[in-house]
Amino acid sequence: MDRKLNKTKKVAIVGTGFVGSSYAYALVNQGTVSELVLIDLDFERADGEARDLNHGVPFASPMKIKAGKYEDCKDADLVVITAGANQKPGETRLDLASKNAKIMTGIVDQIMASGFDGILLVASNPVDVLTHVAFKASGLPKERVIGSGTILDTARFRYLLSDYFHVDSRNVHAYIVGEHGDSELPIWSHVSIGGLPLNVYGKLNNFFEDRDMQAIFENVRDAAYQIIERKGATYYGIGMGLARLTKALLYNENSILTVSTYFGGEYGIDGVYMGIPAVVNADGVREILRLNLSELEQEQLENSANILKDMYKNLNI
Ligand code: 6V0
Repeated sequence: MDRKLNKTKKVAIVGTGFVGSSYAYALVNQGTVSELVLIDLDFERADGEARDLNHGVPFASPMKIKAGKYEDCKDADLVVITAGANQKPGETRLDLASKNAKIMTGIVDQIMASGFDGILLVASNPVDVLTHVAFKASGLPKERVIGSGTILDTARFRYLLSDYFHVDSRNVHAYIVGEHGDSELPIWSHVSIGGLPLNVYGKLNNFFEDRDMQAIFENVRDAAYQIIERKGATYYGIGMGLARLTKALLYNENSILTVSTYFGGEYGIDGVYMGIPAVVNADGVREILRLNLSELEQEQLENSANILKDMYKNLNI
């Protein structure tokens, strides 16, 4: 079957908590899909979300929304996993990763048992490691198992740069790559505004300070902590990021987005899932973009890869 010719656009979401339901809400508003199935360990919760969202359909465009079971993944074009346990007091990041890896394996086994043969997209944290777990558990080709990676971090970076320079964020090209987490890095060497390199644009506008740029990156890296401190969780940004990615996948857009994908030698890195700009279309990840990194960026990317490899290796599953 050629996925590009599918008449319906069916998405199943596993995990209808804050992230899953915000993503569903974005999909409904944007009219991206024709069928949406919500799956959760807590069926009542998924059913409540489906009922609530259905009442918004008359304000959007026709689509079918229901709470469902794993069997419903069989003919889905895309299954998005946003299920996961949250960190408990005293629990390390690795404990949480191991716990979520077990949950992920259980979920992916059930998705695959339905006969699913589409694209799997993971947003649960730690997203890079869990996407790797999902890839192994699914047996799907690497191109079709994708993580949300640094899509949100990249959006935060573009937003903060656009705010600083007073330019529409859609005219800012900038990437955050590596782990979705503490070891992520900005690719300063490829930031451009309206096609002008950052230092050229900044100098022309005479209000550009290196230390401000560093502060912008720190705000990107620490954004989740800052939001969680204030409202307990982050979900609108990632919900919209997942909706953007869904559109690129289902409509065969060949868009360049910073997803978590499998490195097979690109940038001299092998055997790890990590965020990097990649061309995505109806077949999943078509190719990883090969940026000409500075020496420091290359070093930081390798460092991030090593951290993720260690975490994956030390998972207790
Ligand atoms: P939440 O609101 O607690 O929702 C989690 C949902 O998952 C709940 O409805 C649970 O019932 C459900 N669930 C748990 N276990 C299972 C299971 N085995 N099968 C099916 N459903 C299950 O969490 P929230 O929605 O806030 O976060 C979900 C995940 O997204 C977490 O891992 C977050 O860390 C992660 N995020 C990822 C981001 C990214 O950029 N990739 C950004 C924000 C959050």
